Order: sequence, then structure tokens, then C-alpha cells
Amino acid sequence: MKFKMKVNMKVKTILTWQEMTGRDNSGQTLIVIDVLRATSTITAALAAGAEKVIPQNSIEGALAAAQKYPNALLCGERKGVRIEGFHLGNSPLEFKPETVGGKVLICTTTNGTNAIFAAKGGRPIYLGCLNNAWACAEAAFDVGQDLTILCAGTRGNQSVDDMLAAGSMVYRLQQFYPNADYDPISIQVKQHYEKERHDLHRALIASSHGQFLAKLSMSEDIAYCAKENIIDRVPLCENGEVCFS
Ligand code: 3SL
Ligand code: MG
Repeated sequence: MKFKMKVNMKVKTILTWQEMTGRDNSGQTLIVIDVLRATSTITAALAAGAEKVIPQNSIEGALAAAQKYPNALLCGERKGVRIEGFHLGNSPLEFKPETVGGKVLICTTTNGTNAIFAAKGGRPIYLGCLNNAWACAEAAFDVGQDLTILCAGTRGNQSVDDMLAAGSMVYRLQQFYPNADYDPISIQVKQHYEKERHDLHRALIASSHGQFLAKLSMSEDIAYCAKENIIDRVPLCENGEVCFS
């Protein structure tokens, strides 16, 4: 780490992307989280060797972007299920090197890609999940600006899966910067994480979106998304494209 931390760094956590409307993100580092499953999937895709991921906040936007990248793979979900005519859904386990290695991916999901768009104006914009939680915290610490951790949430409601990853990041930040100005929601998600960290898989299964995915027979995704700190790289969104930083 480079230890560029500014004095009195402020750390704020927001629990749904809808709360970002009208907010000025300039001068902020943003970390966007959608554990179940968009940011876990995008992180897995890059770790599997995808060249880049282009997030889109609508199916129409994804189809339009595909005109520019005729060899791209269209990925994403609505109601948790692969969009008709798309190559891949939104399961991190689908994104294997043999499928996505060297490919451009165009991705639209219900909440996660909207959250990435809501982070507009922030610089840098990192994508985080449990799989790379501490790497995200360390990257944000290195930048040394105020930090907003943006949980995507689920259809306008807070989502436990996202809050646990946010809590893990705050926990890690506090280890090397205890005196930053953590807002009350950051403290609350950190305390929640501390209670659950011994069994994050159980916590994700019990969450409302975890139950939703389990009913769709996607329990293996939940087990994968619950694995903390298995990837030490951080996706960075710049000019509408996501690559590893
Ligand atoms: O909302 C989203 O962006 C998705 O990740 C939700 S799902 O887990 O694919 O249902
Ligand atoms: Mg989610």
C-alpha cells in the first residue's frame, strides 16, 4: 500500500443504488457492490480472462452496444434468469476461461449494472464483492480520497449480501485507518459483518435474495459468492468499460 490517506477521510455506505439519485460523486472513490450476483460475476469473468466487461442498464442498451462489438458475448439476467437470446446469464460459475477468455462481455442485470451507472462521476469506480472485499478496501485506502461504498440493493430495498461485503470492507479499512470518519451505516454494516463473518455462506442462504436464488436452483452460486477474499484483483470502471485495475 502507498499510504496516501488524507487526514479525516470520510467513509460513507449507501444501501441502495436508488439513493444515489442527484448525488455529486466528484472527488470520491466509489466501490459498487452487488454480491448476489452482478459484481461477483463481473469479478469472476475478469479473473477467468475476459478482456473487458461493458455494463449496460437496459436490454436495449446491451443490444445497441453489441452492434459495436460483433464478437462480444451478451450476458445478464432479468428475474434471475438468462435473458432470452443472450449467450450467458448472471452466474459467476458460467464464466470459465474456455468460455470468456479474451472476450468482450456486454452485461445488463436488474440492480447491479444500474448501481454501476449510479456511481457515475466517482473516480475511481471499483467493483467489489465478498470474493475481493479486502482487495477493494486496500485499493480505496491507497487512493486516499473520501470513499462511498454503494450497495446495489434489491429493487430499492437493502440487501444483506451487499451489506456483508460492505461490512467486510469497512472492517478491513478500520484495521489500518481506525480514525477515519465512518458514517453510522458504515459502522452498522461492519458490526453486522462481525456477527456473521464466521459463516457468510449461511448468512447469504438466509438472505431474501439468497432464498430467491435457491428457489431458482442457484445454490451453488450462493456458495461461490460467499467465499471471502479468494480474488486479490479489483475491477475498475472507466469510460463505461470494466477491466482489472
Ligand atoms: O440485480 C442484479 O443485478 C442481479 O445480480 C440479480 S440476480 O442475482 O442475478 O438475480
Ligand atoms: Mg444483488
